Amino acid sequence: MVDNFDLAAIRNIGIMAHIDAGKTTTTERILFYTGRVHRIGEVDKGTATMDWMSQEQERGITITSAATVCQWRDCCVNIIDTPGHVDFTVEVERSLRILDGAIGIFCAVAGVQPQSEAVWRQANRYNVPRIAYVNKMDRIGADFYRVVNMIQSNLGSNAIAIQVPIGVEDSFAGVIDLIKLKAYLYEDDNGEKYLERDLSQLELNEIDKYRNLLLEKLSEYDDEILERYLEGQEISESLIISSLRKSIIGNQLVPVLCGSSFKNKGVQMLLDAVVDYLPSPLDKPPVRGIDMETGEEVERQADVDAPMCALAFKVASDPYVGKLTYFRIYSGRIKVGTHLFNSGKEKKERLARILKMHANHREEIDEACAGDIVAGVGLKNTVTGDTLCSEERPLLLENIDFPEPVIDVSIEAKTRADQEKIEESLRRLAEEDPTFRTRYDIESGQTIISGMGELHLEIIVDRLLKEFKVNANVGKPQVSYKESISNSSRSEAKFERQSGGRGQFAHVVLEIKPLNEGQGICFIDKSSYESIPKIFVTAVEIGVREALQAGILAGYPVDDLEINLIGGSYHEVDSSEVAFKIAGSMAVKEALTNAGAIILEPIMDMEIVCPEEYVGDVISDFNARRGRIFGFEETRDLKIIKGTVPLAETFGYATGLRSASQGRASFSMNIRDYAEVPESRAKEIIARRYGLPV
Ligand SMILES: Nc1nc2c(ncn2[C@@H]2O[C@H](COP(=O)(O)OP(=O)(O)OP(=O)(O)O)[C@@H](O)[C@H]2O)c(=O)[nH]1
Ligand SMILES: [Mg+2]
Repeated sequence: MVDNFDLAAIRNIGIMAHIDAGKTTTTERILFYTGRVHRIGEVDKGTATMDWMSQEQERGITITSAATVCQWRDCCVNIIDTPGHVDFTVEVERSLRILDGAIGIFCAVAGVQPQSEAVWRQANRYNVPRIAYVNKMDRIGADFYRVVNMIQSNLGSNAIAIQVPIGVEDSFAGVIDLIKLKAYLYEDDNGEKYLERDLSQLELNEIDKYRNLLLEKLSEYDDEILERYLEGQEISESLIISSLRKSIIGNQLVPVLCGSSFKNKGVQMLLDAVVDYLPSPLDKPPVRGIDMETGEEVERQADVDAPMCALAFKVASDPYVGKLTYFRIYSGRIKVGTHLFNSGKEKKERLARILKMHANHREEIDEACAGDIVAGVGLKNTVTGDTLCSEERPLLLENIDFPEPVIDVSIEAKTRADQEKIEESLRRLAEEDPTFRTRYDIESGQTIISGMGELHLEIIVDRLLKEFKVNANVGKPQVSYKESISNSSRSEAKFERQSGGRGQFAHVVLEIKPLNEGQGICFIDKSSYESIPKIFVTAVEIGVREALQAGILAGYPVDDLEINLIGGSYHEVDSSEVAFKIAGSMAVKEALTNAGAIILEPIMDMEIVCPEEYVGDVISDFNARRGRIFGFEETRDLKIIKGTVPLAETFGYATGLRSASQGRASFSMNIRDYAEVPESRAKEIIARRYGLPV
């Protein structure tokens, strides 16, 4: 194994793409060629090492990101294979947050698909240097050059081919390396043997254009190459590689490679590119955090001798070792049996074991250091997004942002014992998944679970029934609506009780006003100390926020409004925090009734890919679902319809679209924003909520 302390020899990379682009298939080949496994795992046969969950194997898709580590040339490569389905986008988000580089995979036929755009934007946000890999070159309709153009135009990336394919579709046989000027031809089915040969004159002529494009692009960032290129001098392989490495790590260029992972072609060159062009921890800017002692922003270099700091990015429960906390170490080192400090929670955590993960297999190690991605056992209080550091030099790294869930499913226990089991199981599932929430609805006596989409909740319910063996009735998916207000209003509430001894008194005056979508709840205290002492102001805020958890129309959480506490009064003896909490809650409920309460629904951006002959039917169905179309695009014989549609109208759409197009149309969607539901719908939602006839 590579010396763990040689940071320059570490690559921490993620694999990201639209669903089905071939991320797991590619990762499986990487495991095989690096000698990590001795037989190639196949997604389609349910034998992929990385897709180890039974729900993944049954469906042939990735649900949870899996980490593994392998060795290529002199480098230790930590890889995270992420899911492409939009319901699991949090898995991509948290991986990109802690990775140093990524491979973006594209289907050679479909090119840049909606979810590849989404993950590309996520990677832009985290400034993650990338390699693009055009997979499925063996498929009918594969077109490498078209995909390179799409990466440039649709993703706005400075993409440049560093390979070109030899043959295409059935005759795809290997690649020409535009830097080495060599051809690589695959000779056996497993792709273990390939022939390296010089290019013929004909091939040299054919690729001249692409080699020049590459050199011209590099000349924009490298004066030495510019000079040599203009003067027609030879440009060495090592100069091109080092220059490319600089531009890629600086996020100026994205190199594009190609292959067919399924047919075992091109993956070794992709691994070479990972080593040659993606950053080591030393190439990354130092991580930033808040020094807990001074409150100032500080930097930590990737240095094994610096004070330790790490970010927990994933929590998973393992049947054999219990709770596993995955974290990325940015500086310093850790040893088994020592304590780590959770700076956000100000708690010491004992690190009972350190594991290197290979999908669901684990290798026990004694220590780990800056640049490593490991899982710890024994950390009781740490959740996703927490910072772990040395207690002497506490630091708080930026947390990870997660989207709000948009879909609810009700769960009703069959017996009282089941109810307890459900609560415990859901608590564990929620601990693993920051986009999954649960609440108990007093009115219906049901537990409501909320998630990112139908598939997300289907998987959770499946795990609940199979893994946690819970007996429960499961409802149909419903939209997680939100409530808000359309006008400003003012209200006054007095809470007074006189019962023999000490009484209760609190008096609160509030104003509320609508905020823009996404701005959340903002509580501002504009009262004077003479009217309400600060300790009671906090109680008012707690009461207000609690009341806003269930809106006055249909009991959905209220969002996007500003609450101004403008006055009130208190009594020296009779006032208490409880009284002010109640008065705050009463006042805000009163204000909501006067402020034109509304129900908001999630609106999705949708992209439907559809053969020409079904376009008419698909559009009329889309319109009937309150969809709005705002654009069409065309690729070969396929039309792409782009528009928006309320989430409530998309349930069962996958099945509907499949049967309407004989399985040939597909769609993908992403949450766009929230909008007010039409009045007639609002009435239905309210009626359903109170069990009235719709
Ligand atoms: N023809 C062809 N099929 C491929 C290739 N790579 C992957 N596939 C197939 O594409 C399908 C999806 O492959 P996966 O590797 O599961 O894709 P993924 O990107 O991991 O998908 P998710 O994790 O669900 O987002 C499987 O049926 C693969 O066999 C390829 O190079 N050529
Ligand atoms: Mg996968």
